[in-house]
Amino acid sequence: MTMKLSYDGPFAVITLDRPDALNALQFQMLQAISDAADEVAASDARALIVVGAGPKAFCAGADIKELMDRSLMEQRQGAQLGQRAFDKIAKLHIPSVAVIHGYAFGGGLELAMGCTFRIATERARMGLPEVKLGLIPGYGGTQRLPRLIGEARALELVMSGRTVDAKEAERWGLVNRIVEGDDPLALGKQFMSEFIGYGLCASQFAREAVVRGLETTVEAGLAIEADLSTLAYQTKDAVEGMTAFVEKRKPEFKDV
Ligand code: DAK
Repeated sequence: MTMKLSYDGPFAVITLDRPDALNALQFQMLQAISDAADEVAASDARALIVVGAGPKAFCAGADIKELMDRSLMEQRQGAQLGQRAFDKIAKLHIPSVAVIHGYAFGGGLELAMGCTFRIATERARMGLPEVKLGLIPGYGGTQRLPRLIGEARALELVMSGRTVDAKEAERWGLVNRIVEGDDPLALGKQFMSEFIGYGLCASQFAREAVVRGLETTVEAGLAIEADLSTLAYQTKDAVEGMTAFVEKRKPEFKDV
């Protein structure tokens, strides 16, 4: 298997496991990621961590050799498969992080952008080099990158195919944080531990308000916020959270 799904305490872990080819994504890996996202959605995991095997790469993109000699319809279906797989990760009810410890190019960066967060080590190098192959991104990059870093910078990266290092990626908001260490899973666990102590209701509503709000006007976004924050007040977790504060104790959230 070139992709592994495992569980480690509260964490689900997707490992791209093709280090000899820098974890380049074959179509069967995209299908496996899509299936893994379904399995994670039905699991008790509180967060998803996505890592690449081997010391060199998170993922060097779509498998270029496999992309060749395919019909127009096959290419379209391939793009839709990748988009669907990464979109499932983006829409999971739990937060996710991609730990970029080396190269993240093309489809690899698109997978990382499907995650809620990205963290990178100093050695990370990222880009959407499709233009150098006579292609354009096909797994969500043209849509997610401008939403993350703005139109001008996204166009710069997509149209030049240029590689950015970890510092520039952090400055541009492409990665949340630069982290130190050489064990991607440990780095991912450490980062995600900030997010898993809360109830899923509040955590999901908060994310939904931000993500849905970005797709619409401020006025409509404020209406979404009013509705979701009102909904959050109705949960037992909200009663527990506020009661625990008043009673000066740690809350026990139950996702209800
Ligand atoms: N595909 C296949 N094999 C790859 C690969 C890739 N993307 N990247 C690396 N490899 C393989 C190399 O061929 C090599 O294998 P062997 O020759 O040893 O058998 C092995 O991994 C190690 O790579 P290198 O020897 O090149 O390692 P270096 O350290 O020298 O260089 C590198 C690392 C990451 C700079 C270099 O490997 C590189 O430039 N890789 C390609 C990066 C890239 O261009 N990625 C693809 C971006 S395009 C679609 C539309 C668009 C797309 C997909 C679908 N549809 C409409 C369906 C676009 C997708 C993309 O991701």
